[in-house]
Amino acid sequence: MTSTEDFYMKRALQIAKLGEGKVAPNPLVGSVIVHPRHGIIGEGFHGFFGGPHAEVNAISNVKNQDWLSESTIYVNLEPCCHFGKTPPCADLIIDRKIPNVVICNLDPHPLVAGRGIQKLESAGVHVVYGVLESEGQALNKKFFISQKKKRPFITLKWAQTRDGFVARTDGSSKWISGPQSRQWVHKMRSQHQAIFAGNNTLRIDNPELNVRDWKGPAPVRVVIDPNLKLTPELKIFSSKESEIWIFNSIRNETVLNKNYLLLDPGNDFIGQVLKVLWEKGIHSLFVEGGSQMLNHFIEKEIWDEAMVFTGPMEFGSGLKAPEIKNGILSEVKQIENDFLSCWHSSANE
Ligand code: AOF
Ligand code: ZN
Repeated sequence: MTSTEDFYMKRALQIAKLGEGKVAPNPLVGSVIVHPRHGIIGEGFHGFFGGPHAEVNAISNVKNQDWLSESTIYVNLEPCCHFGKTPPCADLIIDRKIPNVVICNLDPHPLVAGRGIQKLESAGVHVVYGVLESEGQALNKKFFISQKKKRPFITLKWAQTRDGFVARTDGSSKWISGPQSRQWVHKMRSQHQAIFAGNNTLRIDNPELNVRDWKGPAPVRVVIDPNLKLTPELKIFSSKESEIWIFNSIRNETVLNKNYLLLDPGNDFIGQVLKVLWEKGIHSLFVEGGSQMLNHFIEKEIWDEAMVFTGPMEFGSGLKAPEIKNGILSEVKQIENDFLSCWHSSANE
């Protein structure tokens, strides 16, 4: 049997999801206000980046504001106590005299991290936290893991044949996985703030790296091109609907949708790119290959999830697929004739 606290927190987590695709790099947050006699009197969620927080929306949705002083507010993230783009939620809760707060996860934000709870408690508010903690962590895994690691949450993705190759000996790799798997890939792209691919992949596969087969946000496309050698005819440059960040050693300027960013020559390029992405608020990254790039992330243990599509055909020889190290297989799904293996890094356990 679920407790009352679990019941209402489940609802908060459910409505938090309504912000999916709109709030990154902020977390998904939902809030439910419950009165002992009238039940749920208000609900709200964080709906867009820079917009009002869940608690603010839930509180303003309560018709009879006098009931707040007898109610409990459920929220899946510790109420903030800092002035960000919006004023502190803890102050609003105190101001409206809400006597009870139930929280799922603590906010790792360096200006909050327990101080939201402290502020509420010192004002006499009764606080409970840790309700459905692991569900909340799973919902906001990109937020929690990126905050902890101070780099984007990284998902690796590739498609391999049944006998473990990502390309034929001539480099070609078209159609390893079927159309529905490709739709899944577009959905996954839209769930990340940026997509990254190595130059061999850009030259040989010539991908657009945009979201065509799914409705959702168009992530920033990231490439590393130290001497600006990638030719303008590549599809990634001709599709204009999302930004391209071109890390290079020559130019530092923005031209239409192209953002040229300078790299320090001779230094770990990928490390530099991850640092800049983090600092510019890109907190999730989808890495689409090729195998050299993917192997780099695996070797250095800078990845959080890996989505591996295995198609039905065999190449017999060719370019070997990367091999996961220190990963835990969490799920295998069948998608038409393909299998999708979902891995997560054991470092995040
Ligand atoms: C809350 N309730 O609904 C959310 C919170 O720039 P701001 O002002 O939007 O602040 C963003 C930070 O606030 C975000 O990184 C996270 O720490 C917290 N998010 N806090 O009390 C909410 N979305
Ligand atoms: Zn807040």
